[in-house]
Amino acid sequence: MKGGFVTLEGIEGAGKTTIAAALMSLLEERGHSVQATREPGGTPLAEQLRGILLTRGSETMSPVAETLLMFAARCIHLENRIRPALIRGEWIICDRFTDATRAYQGAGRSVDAGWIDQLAREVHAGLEPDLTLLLDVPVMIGLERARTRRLTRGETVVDRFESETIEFFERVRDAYLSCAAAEPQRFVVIDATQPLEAVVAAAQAALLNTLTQRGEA
Ligand code: Z5A
Repeated sequence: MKGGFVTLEGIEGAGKTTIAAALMSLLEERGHSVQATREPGGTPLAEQLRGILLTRGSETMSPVAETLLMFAARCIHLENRIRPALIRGEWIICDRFTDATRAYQGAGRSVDAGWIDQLAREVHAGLEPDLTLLLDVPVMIGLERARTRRLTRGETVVDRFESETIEFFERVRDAYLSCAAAEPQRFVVIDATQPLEAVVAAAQAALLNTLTQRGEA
């Protein structure tokens, strides 16, 4: 595929949404077509699954059901949006992808890691991100940022993930760092406790490095 695929990962409040906009600007300035998207979601049908996944309802959702729905949304997103865009030569900046399933469902909810990798092979064989930026923050900082943002926006409803324990998010953060250590050629870990301008600069430098390696800077 001709296009480029960049994913952003990290716990809640790490700054992924903010950094996605900065990466989009850098690519557009260099004449690339680029789309920002997110998971779960990114297409009308996958956004419906996002609603199911995030809404706290009266029925229980087992970790296995949650994992299958994450991959169902991903499959729809890939078929309808990501793969067609990459084939056209566009860039995709995606807020979360399969590493989030490894971290949240795998480490957070103790879903079997081998089964997650098997689903990943089924759903996106031959397609891995060209670059994954892990915005790393201590859990308390990420959660406090997310809480402040919710208060600023006047949001009162907490979703199924936001209501998780500190220990859950500690497992998620540790799993992300392990994923990054296992694939240093794909991941760049950024200290997201830095002032926003420094995080933006580090993220743009990592993307420029990928563009340079591809001869597209
Ligand atoms: N999930 C899953 O379990 N499995 C999967 O496979 C996938 C997802 C794909 C999606 O929620 C949930 O789905 C997610 C995991 C699960 N749940 N959690 N937790 P979401 O998309 O609604 O939420 P999120 O992905 O966690 O995003 P977020 O809360 O919006 O965080 P963010 O995008 O990383 O942060 P932000 O909005 O850019 O920044 C948060 C605030 O901090 C904002 O006010 C910023 O101005 C501020 N900020 C950002 N950076 C800085 C710095 N450097 N300094 C100071 N302030 C900053």
